[in-house]
Amino acid sequence: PLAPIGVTGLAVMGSNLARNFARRGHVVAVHNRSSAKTTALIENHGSEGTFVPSESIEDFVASLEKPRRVVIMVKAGDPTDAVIEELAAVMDEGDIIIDGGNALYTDTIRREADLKERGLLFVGAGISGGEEGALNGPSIMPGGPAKSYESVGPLLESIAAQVDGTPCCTHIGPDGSGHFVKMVHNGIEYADMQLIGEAYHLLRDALGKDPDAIADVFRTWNDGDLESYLVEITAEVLSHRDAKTGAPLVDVIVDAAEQKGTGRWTVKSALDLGVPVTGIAEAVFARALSGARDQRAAARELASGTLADGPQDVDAFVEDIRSALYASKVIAYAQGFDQIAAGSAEYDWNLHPGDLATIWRGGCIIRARFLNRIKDAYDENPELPSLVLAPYFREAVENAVDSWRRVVSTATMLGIPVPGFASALSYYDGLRAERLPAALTQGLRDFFGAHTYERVDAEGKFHTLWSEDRSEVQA
Ligand code: NBP
Repeated sequence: PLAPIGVTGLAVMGSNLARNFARRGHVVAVHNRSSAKTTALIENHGSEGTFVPSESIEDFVASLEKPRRVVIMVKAGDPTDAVIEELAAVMDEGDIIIDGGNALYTDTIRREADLKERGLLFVGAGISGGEEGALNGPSIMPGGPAKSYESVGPLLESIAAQVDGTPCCTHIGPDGSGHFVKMVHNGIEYADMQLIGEAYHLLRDALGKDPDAIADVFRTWNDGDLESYLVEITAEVLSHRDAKTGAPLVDVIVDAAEQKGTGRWTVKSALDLGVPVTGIAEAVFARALSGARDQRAAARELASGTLADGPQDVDAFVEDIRSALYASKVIAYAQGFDQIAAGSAEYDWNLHPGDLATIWRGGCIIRARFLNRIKDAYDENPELPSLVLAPYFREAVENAVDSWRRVVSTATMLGIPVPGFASALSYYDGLRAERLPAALTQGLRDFFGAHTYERVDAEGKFHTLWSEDRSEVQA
């Protein structure tokens, strides 16, 4: 039979996606540059459904019903362009190429425009959930022409995670929008993990708890507002023992975090858009600091200061840390959604933040109970100026703010780095400030560069003649 969908690129993600399609009853055409992966897929999992393997790209395309729909799951960057070229050469007008890799959204914009000229439809689909999600139901963020979604949407929705009967897949918007929101999703994932790491660090070094005890704390937290995949697996990782030494695995792992780049992309884009995503940026920088192993080795003897003043009441401080984690997480998400709004405005995408919260509830790494609240917040007010101002989140953060200050100040006194908690609190204080020192910044800019300023009591731009008689002129 001709297949309604094909997958090319059968490494871990592609083969799991292909199996997911097959298990949902779709005939799925499969192809990989080198045939070994195709053979292995059929040998190991051929019985899970109907696979149509091909060795050549021509046979692969010929095994698909029209319009042909092909998901590319290869390494992002040049390999994706190479595969697109091969497919485009043998495809016909109206056929659809879906890039499920982690493409940079500006590449997706370029590819979509190029293929459109050649009569092909291109869908840039962000797929989250790692290999487990790919197999059992990921969160899928497809961007591209609405016409292409009509054709591929039902297939993608059928393999996506489902929450309360709603698939974690929806048409995001035009061209690069799917990969853009997937990028911000990954940035939020960085921030989430950094905040969890800081909570762990405090439980360990401010309260002296061991990894097993900390795992129990996270398990308890996972029963409340913090319920999420990342908090759940934090408990799993912390309670896991190394088979070789019997020590907690977390004590055997080198404390230098790596990154594949999507967090960095998010921050670069945020800088261009002028959106303060401090939570994501601090997370990216904290990974970079952890990885500066030579510098850290050389700096280990730097003085810590002597203001150490640990918390007296352990249980109360655990609760403070929980509150600080939650409030900081609200800020990180608020900033991420600000970036999505800014990207939407910049590229004219007309994105719906509530839809994103909906499709991130399942399948993806940041899935969390919390996302229901975000969906509710945007359902109630699609024009929310900031997520922090939604009634539910406002109350949560205001209730947490004393704890948050105790955690940040205690960490500071003890010399425990909390860039995520501290910058989130500073952002909150900056956001709610009556007056910011930006007025002074403007004065300085006017002094040295005649950059002008606005007045609180008059329209227009003004300049003080600093090097003359210091009178003010309208610019
Ligand atoms: P990889 O990113 O490791 O890519 C390996 C695949 O790319 C193989 O099938 C390989 O074919 C193929 N490939 C390469 Br490399 N260069 C090629 C070329 N020039 N022409 C044709 N094929 C080429 O695989 P992955 O980890 O399964 O990830 C696939 C995509 O999904 C990536 O974009 C990744 O960023 C994204 N993603 C991954 C995850 C995850 O958790 N791993 C999650 C979400 C998204 P070969 O077998 O012949 O070498």
